[in-house]
Amino acid sequence: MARLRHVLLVVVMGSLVHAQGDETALECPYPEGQSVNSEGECARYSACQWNNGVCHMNSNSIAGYRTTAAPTPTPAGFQVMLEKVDQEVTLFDGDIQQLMFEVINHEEYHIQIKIYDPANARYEVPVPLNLPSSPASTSLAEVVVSPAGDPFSFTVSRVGASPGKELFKLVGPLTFEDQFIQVTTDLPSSYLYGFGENTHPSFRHTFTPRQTYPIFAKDQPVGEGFMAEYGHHPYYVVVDPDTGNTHSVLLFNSNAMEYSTFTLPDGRPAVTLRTIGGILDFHIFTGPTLEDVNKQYSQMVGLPAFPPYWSLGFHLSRYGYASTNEVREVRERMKAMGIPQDVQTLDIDYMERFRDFTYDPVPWGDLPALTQELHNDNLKLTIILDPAVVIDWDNYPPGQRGKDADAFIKWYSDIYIPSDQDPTCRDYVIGYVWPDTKTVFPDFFKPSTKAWWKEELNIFYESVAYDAIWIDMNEPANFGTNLDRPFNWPSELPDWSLKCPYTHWDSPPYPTKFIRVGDNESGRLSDHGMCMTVNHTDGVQNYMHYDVHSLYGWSETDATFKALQEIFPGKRPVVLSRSTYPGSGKYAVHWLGDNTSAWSHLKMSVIGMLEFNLFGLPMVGADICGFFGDATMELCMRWMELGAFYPFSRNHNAIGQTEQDPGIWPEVAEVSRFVLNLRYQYLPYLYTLFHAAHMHGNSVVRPLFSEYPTDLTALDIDDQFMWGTGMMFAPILTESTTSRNVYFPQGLWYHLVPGFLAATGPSTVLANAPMEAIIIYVRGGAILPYQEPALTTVESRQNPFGLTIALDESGSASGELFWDDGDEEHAMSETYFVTMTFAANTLNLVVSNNPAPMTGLNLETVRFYGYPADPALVTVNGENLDPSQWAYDADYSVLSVTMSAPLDQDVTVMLS
Ligand SMILES: *[C@@H]1O[C@H](CO)[C@@H](O)[C@H](O)[C@H]1NC(C)=O
Ligand SMILES: *[C@@H]1O[C@H](CO)[C@@H](O)[C@H](O)[C@H]1NC(C)=O
Ligand SMILES: CC(=O)N[C@H]1CO[C@H](CO)[C@@H](O)[C@@H]1O
Repeated sequence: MARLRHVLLVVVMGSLVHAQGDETALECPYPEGQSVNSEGECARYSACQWNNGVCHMNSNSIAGYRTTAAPTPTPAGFQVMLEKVDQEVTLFDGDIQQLMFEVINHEEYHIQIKIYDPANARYEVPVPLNLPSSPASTSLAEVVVSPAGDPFSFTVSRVGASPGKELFKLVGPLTFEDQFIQVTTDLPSSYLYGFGENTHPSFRHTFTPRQTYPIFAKDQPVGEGFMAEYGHHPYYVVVDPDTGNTHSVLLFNSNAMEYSTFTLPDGRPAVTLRTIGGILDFHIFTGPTLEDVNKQYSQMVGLPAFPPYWSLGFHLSRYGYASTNEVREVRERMKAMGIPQDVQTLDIDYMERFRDFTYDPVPWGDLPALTQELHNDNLKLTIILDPAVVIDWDNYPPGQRGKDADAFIKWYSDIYIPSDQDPTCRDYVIGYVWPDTKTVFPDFFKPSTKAWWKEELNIFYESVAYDAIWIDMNEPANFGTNLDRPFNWPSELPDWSLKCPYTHWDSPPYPTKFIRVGDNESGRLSDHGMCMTVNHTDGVQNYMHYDVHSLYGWSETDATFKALQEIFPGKRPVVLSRSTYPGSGKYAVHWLGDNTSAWSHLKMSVIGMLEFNLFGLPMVGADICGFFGDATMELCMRWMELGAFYPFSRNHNAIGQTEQDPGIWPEVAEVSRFVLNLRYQYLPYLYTLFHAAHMHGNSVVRPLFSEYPTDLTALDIDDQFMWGTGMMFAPILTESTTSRNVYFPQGLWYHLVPGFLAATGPSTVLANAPMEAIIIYVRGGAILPYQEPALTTVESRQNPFGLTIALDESGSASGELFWDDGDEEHAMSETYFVTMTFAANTLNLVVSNNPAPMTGLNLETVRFYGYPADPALVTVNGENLDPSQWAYDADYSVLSVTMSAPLDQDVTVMLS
């Protein structure tokens, strides 16, 4: 298409002046960390300069690129050729001398900026994105590049809007070397969120002192500091508090990377992004609201999977169940205490010698019977699988079949095969994980591997009728890589471990901060994992582990989800994955990994949950009561109170820790019964939020500022959160605490229970939080659908519905309810949708789509919060109610009405 688009021609030839001194703020990256900062060290890098006692990047006109010509229009944007200013100036060598800078205008709200080597194709992330087939004709952002001959610089700005309109602006030189790429942008505000998966102490990032975090998938043990964890999400969100305008940026790259937040000399906040491979591929979304950004991003990486209704129930799990009988005991305890539960989860205990697709014949010999008992109780069973496959081929048919399918990861070249390679293992990489023999690792990119994995899932399903699969250890984790021996290596055997070669991939010139934080036993990129010098293939193209390491979990999730779609035809699969990448939300449920029973980890779980809702993985939660460590009764009580409102609500414990299932302490049992009943009651509301997430990419759990982006107090709050726009939670996150300050943004806020007005925002109120309760509020203006709770969702889904209607200042409220059969694929299911509005004393429910899924279910209670007076008359669908059918509590201003109105048709309730 030759037609040029207006906005993209705004390639203004103005000069892009940088504030004086910006460059002196750009850190020169030392592989060994800033502790070695010295004039002598600095002199090793011609791209760096020693000045005033610090080593910083040389100026753009020395260390960067220049534009070689004016931009050339393309059908979807424009291109500009760049060349290195000085071919010799370098950081780690391998400078790409000529680069293509390309702008692609996909949607009005979505601009892609690619910087790549036009002469030699480099690795690009193979995860599919949903990009429109034809570009947008208008754009809300414009890209301006420095004039021909000038040092290369560019800015991306919002069209029209001002101030704070610059979304991305290159500061200082761009570095683009074979194994080191660095770019710095200043930010329109310091309200920066996102990036992961990391251990973040706050949701909002800080800039002083400088903070650097690595991103690279890792089986990270609990520790201190700025650690990389299981997933890889180079994605951030910025809110401009002056206008409320929000934008987000994805750096679509999967190599080991790090990001650094700091301030420029004049105080502007900035971010440096560094990656050690691939290309620079930015996707910028203009919002302008946080929910817009969430939707825009999710639509590109893939809309979140729609969780079946049962998976929104409570999950109980632990590592360390000794037998089926122990699971039965715990289950009996849950029943005796009347605690709702929908899912029982089994960790690796059930396996025979920790081998996938087996169960231990002795303590777990009647696992099929246990499964049946759970199903009889309307519970579901989730089982864990690890990627590592034992090499005991003759005694392990699933492994032999995998070998027949040539399903495993291989060394890059025969020269890297260790001399002691087991001859039956071909050129496979061999490691050691939980099982008691060495293992190989499936290459989930490969079609024959996917087919084999599906077949094994199928065969195992014939003996154990599981309902969901939990894929753990998929960073992938390997024990003792590069060390003398794995921690669990049999003591009678001579030392052995997977040792990675010293290639330029396994020992890159800039290994990132990854090797300098957390449990970095071997100080190498392959720490706790796989070597970089190994190959994956999708059957057409080879990929090096160096490039696709962080996609391992994504590829396993894709393979597992699609396999389950075939095993459960027409149903929505549930796959719980530890490692994730942008796009994993299409398939995955995520838990925040191996935390510990500490108050600090209770607090951090709110941050992780908010972040994964930005990443397009709204079905998320942390291990309730903590994985490692022994939970105290008080911690577990508070954690059950919060965890009952994680989208993914699971109590999970490690082996050797004291029991922490909610039935074990009578006090915790009582609290758990109460909070889980509340959760189950409001599941129709949560389910409706998940439907919107699946259809449009909305988040489910939101920060307070989602609706109040110019509220500076709300922008800093990460110890409260929302479900959608209607419910706000203020958990207790510290020990021996029975009250807390709660921040209420603008509007009216009611106590969910029992319904009186709690506060008029904006205001901060000291709220009472007795041990046995989490404080939950409803926002004035919200209508929350609910259903009477029950011990499982199978039962609760049959119960009568109700509405909690919280009135705003004008006496109005609105909401919606989605309903379907609960577990069929969305496209196949008949779906029901009702919009609900209350205004001028009239409640209208208008049914759209298909009423069938609601047939037989009635609306039986409606509670109005903030209703000013006892009405004289209440009519439902034109019929007067008997006065005994409503009650007005004048102290609380709560009106409760009972009725029996079929929900498969429109309903009108009038108060007068
Ligand atoms: C690994 O990938 C490289 C690069 O594509 C290729 O040259 C090599 O033959 C591959 N090795 C194996 C064992 O497939
Ligand atoms: C590993 O990380 C710790 C901080 O957790 C650091 O003190 C140590 O120097 C690091 N080790 C290496 C090899 O970089
Ligand atoms: C390694 C580590 O600290 N992991 C996690 C444990 O706790 C929280 C949530 O409870 C996670 O978000 C942490 O990152």
